[in-house]
Amino acid sequence: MTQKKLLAEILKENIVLLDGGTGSQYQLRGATEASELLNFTRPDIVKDVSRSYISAGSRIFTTNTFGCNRLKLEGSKYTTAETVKTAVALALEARGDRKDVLVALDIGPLGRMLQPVGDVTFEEAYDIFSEIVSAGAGADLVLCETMSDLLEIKAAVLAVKENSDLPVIASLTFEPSGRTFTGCTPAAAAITLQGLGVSAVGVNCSLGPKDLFGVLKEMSEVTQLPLMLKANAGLPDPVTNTYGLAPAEFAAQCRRFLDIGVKFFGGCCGTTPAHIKELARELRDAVPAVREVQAVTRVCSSSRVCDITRPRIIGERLNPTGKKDFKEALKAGDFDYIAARALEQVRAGADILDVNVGLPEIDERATMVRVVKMLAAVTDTPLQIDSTRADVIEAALRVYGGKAIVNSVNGETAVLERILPVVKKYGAAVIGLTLDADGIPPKAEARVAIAEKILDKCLSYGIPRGDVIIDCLTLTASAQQSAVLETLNAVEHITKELGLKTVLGVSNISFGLPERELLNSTFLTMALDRGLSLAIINPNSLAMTEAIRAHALLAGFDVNSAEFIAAHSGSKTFAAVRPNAEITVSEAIRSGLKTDAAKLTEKLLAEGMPPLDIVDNELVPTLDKIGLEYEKGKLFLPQLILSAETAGICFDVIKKAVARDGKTAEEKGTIVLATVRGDIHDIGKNIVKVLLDNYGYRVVDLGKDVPPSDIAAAVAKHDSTLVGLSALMTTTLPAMESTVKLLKQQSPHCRVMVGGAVLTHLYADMIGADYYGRDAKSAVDIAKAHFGK
Ligand code: THG
Repeated sequence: MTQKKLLAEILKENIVLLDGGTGSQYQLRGATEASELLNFTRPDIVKDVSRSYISAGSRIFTTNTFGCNRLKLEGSKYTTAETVKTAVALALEARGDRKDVLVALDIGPLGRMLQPVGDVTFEEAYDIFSEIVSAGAGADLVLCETMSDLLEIKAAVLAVKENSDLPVIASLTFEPSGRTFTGCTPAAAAITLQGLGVSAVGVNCSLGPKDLFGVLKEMSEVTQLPLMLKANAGLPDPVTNTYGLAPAEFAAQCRRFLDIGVKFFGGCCGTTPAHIKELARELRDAVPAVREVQAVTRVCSSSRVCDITRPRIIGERLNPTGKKDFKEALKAGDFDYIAARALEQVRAGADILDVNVGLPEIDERATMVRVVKMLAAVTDTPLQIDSTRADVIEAALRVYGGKAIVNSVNGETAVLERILPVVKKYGAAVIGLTLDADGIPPKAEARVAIAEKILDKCLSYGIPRGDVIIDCLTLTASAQQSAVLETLNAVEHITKELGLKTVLGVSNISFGLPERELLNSTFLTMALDRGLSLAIINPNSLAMTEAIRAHALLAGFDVNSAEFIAAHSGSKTFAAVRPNAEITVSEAIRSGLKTDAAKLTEKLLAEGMPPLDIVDNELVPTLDKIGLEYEKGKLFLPQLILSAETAGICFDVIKKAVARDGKTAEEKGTIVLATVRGDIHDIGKNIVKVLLDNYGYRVVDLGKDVPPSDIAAAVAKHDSTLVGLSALMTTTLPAMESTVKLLKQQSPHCRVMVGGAVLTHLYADMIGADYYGRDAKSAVDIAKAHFGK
């Protein structure tokens, strides 16, 4: 049997076991080097660990390539390709004649963050993953795991799809909050990855099995894909850094996941062949529940899902048509203007934002990519990509960490054949217009016929029915009065008979007539009554959003009228959108509007506000408030960083102004930062640097893998009284301890804060550190307390 057929066979089985942790297994067998190096230095150990998992019952086991990528192997003796090829060869040898076992090429995270949090671009990430995939020939499938950024795993999945024909299992790692480190929700991950054509989704690492139930349950409610659980053996013991969950207890906790239809089971940190053996025993003859996932149309950003189970608002204002200011902003590359128009609409109630940047004078594709990236950073509202060009649509869908809608394709065969493959490849939803080469049919029946043609074409490309949205097209009442009812008849027919979602751009109805808002909102209400699912409107128009809100109450979507009452009791400010000129510095920082924030700071300075007052009364309190919301899990790392960067720009403006006056800007204090020797993981440290920088501290960043003596020397040179040390791996904690010791000897006045994924407060105390930084925000709190400002 070919391996491909075998995989299909294995997928038909009820339960499929993967392997467990490998790092500690290597160490147990005497390994002292980084895992990736063992492929060359101790192939015997690598194979032995694989075999021990195969004997324990793993039907799929991973190659020893988790950390194999160009970024992590920088400075190593071996290239990524060499390492991956060697590891795959070892896995094939370890499998031997156990032909019922599959080899999964293991792809872990890059170890550096993608933009906007970090500096790695999407295409760089894609290239790095592609290199791994190309070298991984011989494996039977790919496991992308431990990712926390949906865009990063998307880059990895696309790299697999475009450089091999291997199936992919995509797995993310979640925080106790139930979201990933970057704020991605389980549902958004499952929806987006399903669209990208993965074979299974799931969760690995993170926590023990029982704490991951909510994560997989949320995934199970939005996808029919097989699910995977590869949990840690509980939480690490803070003192010994070992994982406590014994095999039997681990397996018992995994059993509950059968109820939500989980099929793939394995283990991550702290699990051993004994855990897999126990899983095999516990799950022998088990049958996962058959899930009934409702066929709901859903789109999402990486952190917010919009399910189209009731009428939703698509904001139409990101569009140069008929708008001089928007055109100017596009031409000038004024992305803050565009961000402000986006946020205005979100505040006013937009559920989805249509994005159109088509102007003959500009590079539409490059602009679209920049705008999509910018929007994804400033808002969690899902996007709708509006362009007629397939290359523009593809470029936008590629860099979007979510599931977008493509607006729009018409019923012409050539157009469908150009755009639909792109829609399918990236798993987007699509709006089909009921028009073709002969124009818009006057009668509803003919429009329905075009809708059917579009649906058939979509289905033939593998686009699911639920992702096909039909626009029955609003004609102008002044010119074609009878067409109004034809449009509405078509909406009703397509909703009821074809069971498809429908959309209308509403405002065209009133063209050339007085009292346009009245006509628009009345037409909207009529369409909603016929079953309209999505309305493309100007959400800043109160008449329109109120029509939707009132309809939601009367049609029973707004249960107990709660939303209506909340919106209409007290003030009406919920919809009163102030023009952007009036926003405050604080609001600009919160929304990440960098140019606005800088301009507003300059304005305050020009009005005579003392620079320090701006810092103390505007910048710092705003950052503190945002920090607090971050701690409460109300907003997430990318937003925190964006706001911090925006505040940093305000600090710069102030520093420059002060310098102009002949004074020197106040330095709040100098902090030396380093990732300790032996540790090349510096994500955490880099995030801390961004925040400290932008809170106005001077940061001396020594980088990663820094020897204790270099850190001590830098502290002495810069006369710094605060040092931040970071370490991600358990194996480098001793280096942290010796660094603290040396610092205490050489610079007794210096205080040391430590942080990193495996560190705990207790351990920080044990090694003699002065402060423990739980996360980047707490590093700022420590700096404030330490410097007293
Ligand atoms: N269906 C689908 N997509 C669409 C439409 C549709 N996209 C474009 C349009 N129709 C909906 N979007 C807009 C965007 C901008 C404006 C109106 C609709 C707009 N109007 C100007 C204003 O309000 O100031 C006036 C312009 C004018 O009247 O010339 O800016 O039907 N799928």
